[in-house]
Amino acid sequence: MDYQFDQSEAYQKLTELSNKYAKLSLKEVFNSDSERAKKFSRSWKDCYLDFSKHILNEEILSELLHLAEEAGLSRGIEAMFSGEKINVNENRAVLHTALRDLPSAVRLYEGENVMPAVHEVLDRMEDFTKKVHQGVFLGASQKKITDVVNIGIGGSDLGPVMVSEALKSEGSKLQVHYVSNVDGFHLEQTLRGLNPENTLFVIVSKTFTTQETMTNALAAKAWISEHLGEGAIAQHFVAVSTNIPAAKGFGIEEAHVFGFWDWVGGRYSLWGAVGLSIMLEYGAAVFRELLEGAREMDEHFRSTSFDQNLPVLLALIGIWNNNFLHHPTLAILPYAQGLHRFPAFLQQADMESNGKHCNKLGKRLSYQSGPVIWGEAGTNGQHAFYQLIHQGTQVIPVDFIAYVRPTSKYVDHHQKLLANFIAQSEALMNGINFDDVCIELNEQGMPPHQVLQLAPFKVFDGNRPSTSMLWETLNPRNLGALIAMYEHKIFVQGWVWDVYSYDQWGVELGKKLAQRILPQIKGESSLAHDSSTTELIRRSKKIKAS
Ligand code: G6Q
Repeated sequence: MDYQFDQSEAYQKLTELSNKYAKLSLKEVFNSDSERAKKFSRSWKDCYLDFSKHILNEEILSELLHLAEEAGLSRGIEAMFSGEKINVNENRAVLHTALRDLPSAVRLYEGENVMPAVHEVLDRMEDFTKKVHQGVFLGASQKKITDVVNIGIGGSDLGPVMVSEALKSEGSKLQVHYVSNVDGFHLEQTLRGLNPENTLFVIVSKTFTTQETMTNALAAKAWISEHLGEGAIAQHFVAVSTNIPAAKGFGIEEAHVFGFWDWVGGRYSLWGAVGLSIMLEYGAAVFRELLEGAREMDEHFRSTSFDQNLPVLLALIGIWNNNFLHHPTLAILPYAQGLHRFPAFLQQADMESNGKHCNKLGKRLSYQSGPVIWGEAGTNGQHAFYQLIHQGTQVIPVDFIAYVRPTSKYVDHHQKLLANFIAQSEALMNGINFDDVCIELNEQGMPPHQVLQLAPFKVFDGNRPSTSMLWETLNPRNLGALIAMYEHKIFVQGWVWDVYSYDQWGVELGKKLAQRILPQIKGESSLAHDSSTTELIRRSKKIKAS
């Protein structure tokens, strides 16, 4: 492959442009061009995407689009959708988009259409969900299932829990709880107050070997055995896994194992069997709407020219901010309480995908790849870390996300929420200069010497970039589209940075390291370590049950 991000023509040109426009004032460009918001915004179905408050102009945008061309992005998109093994290091395809495709679609993997198998699993999930809701599937003592405990971690937790929180206004059909941490406190707190007779555990693990998940699953199994007897296991456990023998070995009936495939990465897996707990909570119709929204976004991404393509534009703006303006983080700030886990979900999706240090040839990168992703629901963040976004020494690009319609009956609340959403991006852009601060303080009657003392602290530089995304309503379809939009944004960035976005060696390392230390904490082995590690192990040996 000839393309190298930092050797490309567009890279050189964008570097020049970043110098040329280093002083571009957003306030001034808005003043001089009344059409700016129109030029730098796009609408797609229920989504209005406004990126006019970035340090951008037509010249820069056109060069970013040129970068996408030079990187061969169209070829990349087709490679992903057509099931090429673009996850080269693991010799796998990246086909999570097939999980949300129509039954009539043909999506090939190693020459075989995967769609019948995808829909067979979805139909089985739906059938099982109905049985649980209708009380046809009962606990071992013939009691109705009222509570579901999803046990999984990472990709087998963050997506479903985020969706579960986001769709609360749809009304839950069951209480669904999520346990992920190997800190026993998480499981213990969750089980407290649950009745084993009415509780179903969904063990979600692609490999069915992950230490945290298996530890929690075994403890849950002991809890059921203790209260209902060993014979009750099959009626209280189902599994989601690609490792069917291991799930069966655990005691789960094959009919209650919902499979997926190695061409679905953990962090991209909520669309299939990993979403079983979502389906159990909200029903199959809601789940299928979620898939439909994502499918529509897939279609948009695959078929729309780059200058109108939402995920591509988001990705290119991110590259501009990261690699040319040198802002290495991105804050995700949803003005929707339902999306309060969305920043955490994106942290994994983005940082696990593009937190890489080699290009596809294994050569160390001489440029930044994935940014640090962080955030919190607005307005909570406003009363906390926004101080740094407004006045800190680092510039933090922001994605603001909001919905026109409220998800509660409180319209007045919603107007205030939206007012905050809009006010923040305006304030970040405009700032307040020294003279204006002085005028304001003078008007308040402050003595002149005090005005001069206080004024520097009240200056806001402004010119801080943000994207505002305003959707019609937070419903399953729009949520599916939002998630898919970010998934594709991540793909585009990985492609342009020329990194492999679908492996995760950092996560694999974590899985191995603890296995090595554990026997030492238990006193079953001793290995040589540095003095710091040795002392931490020595002190940890004192564990006593609380
Ligand atoms: C996701 C990662 C990782 C994974 C968890 C759980 O892309 O690979 O977060 O999902 O480590 O793995 P299992 O599903 O195999 O338990």
